[in-house]
Amino acid sequence: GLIRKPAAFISTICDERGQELSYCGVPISQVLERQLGVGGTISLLWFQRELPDWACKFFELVLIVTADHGPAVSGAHNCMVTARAGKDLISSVVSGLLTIIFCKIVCEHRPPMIKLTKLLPYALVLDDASSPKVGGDRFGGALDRAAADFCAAYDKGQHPQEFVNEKRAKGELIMGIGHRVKSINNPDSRVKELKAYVQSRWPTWPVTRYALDVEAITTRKKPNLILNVDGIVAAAMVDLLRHCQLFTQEEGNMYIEMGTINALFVLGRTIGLVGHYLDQKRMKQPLYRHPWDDITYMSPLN
Ligand code: Q5B
Repeated sequence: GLIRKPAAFISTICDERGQELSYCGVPISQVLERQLGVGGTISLLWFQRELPDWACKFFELVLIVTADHGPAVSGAHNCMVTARAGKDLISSVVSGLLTIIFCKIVCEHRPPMIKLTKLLPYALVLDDASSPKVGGDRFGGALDRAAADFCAAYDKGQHPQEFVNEKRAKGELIMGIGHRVKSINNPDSRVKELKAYVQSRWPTWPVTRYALDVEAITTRKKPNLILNVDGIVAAAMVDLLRHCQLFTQEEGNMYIEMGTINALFVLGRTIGLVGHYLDQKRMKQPLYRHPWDDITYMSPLN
């Protein structure tokens, strides 16, 4: 008889073969007619189900508030430098995106540091290979780890103070906590908006509550150790996955492990990176070269 050749790929989210394209079984005309929007499209293509309106609107809110945070941010900066080197849109945007994800790889494969403090007193900042300051994803990209850490600590009933103490004892930074320029004295309006949305729309938000309790402790140490935009999105997403009643706990954990929460930041920030690329091209900005007077040149050999 006939032997059916096994398919090389299985795909469960999108079908373009019929008369009408469908996202996870929902024809595109219905996606439009029912005004599911970008949030509803994410819900179908990422989670294979129609999530409630409050969840879809949250995705859209995250995309709006993470779209950009100015030209000084490292991802935008790299994108602009690349655009000014004459590169195309994809190369420039990707160079910005890689800033989000690259940090971890750099830290994990960190080469041994040369003791530069012996040479110059102001090189102290480089002399901290074992310092807690250097581990982890410092720009964006902290969402998945923040989600996993907050939810593990909450699940084992760890008091927020114990969580902070444990991180400090291990020499680890708390992902989702801290900001270079935002602080309790200069609050991050993005976090404020997201927090208000979660508090008014979520059926319950225990992990977000937990993250806020952690913030109350860390800001007593330093005013900039706030729950940052990564942290609030991460905690809110854990509560969303756990309490929208459409995922088992195992499925929710799987989505966190797969990188879905970071994906929201990556998608949002891509909007801004495209903007920075277009901005530099529109103004025909020349090749960027960093000024010598802003670089400390030093060699360990002389
Ligand atoms: N300390 C964000 O640090 C930053 C601590 C901490 C415990 C912490 C840092 C951090 C975790 C990673 C994270 C997402 C690098 C940030 C983002 C998107 C963005 C970006 C934008 C956008 C800031 C001074 C003292 C030291 C440290 C202690 C610092 N963080 N302790 N847990 N998390 N956070 N990333 O100001 O005793 O003096 O030695 O890595 O969540 O990326 O807008 O720019 O939209 O684009 O450089 O918003 O917090 O402070 O490293 O000099 O530390 O605070 O141990 O203590 P800073 P440092 P000590 S949102």
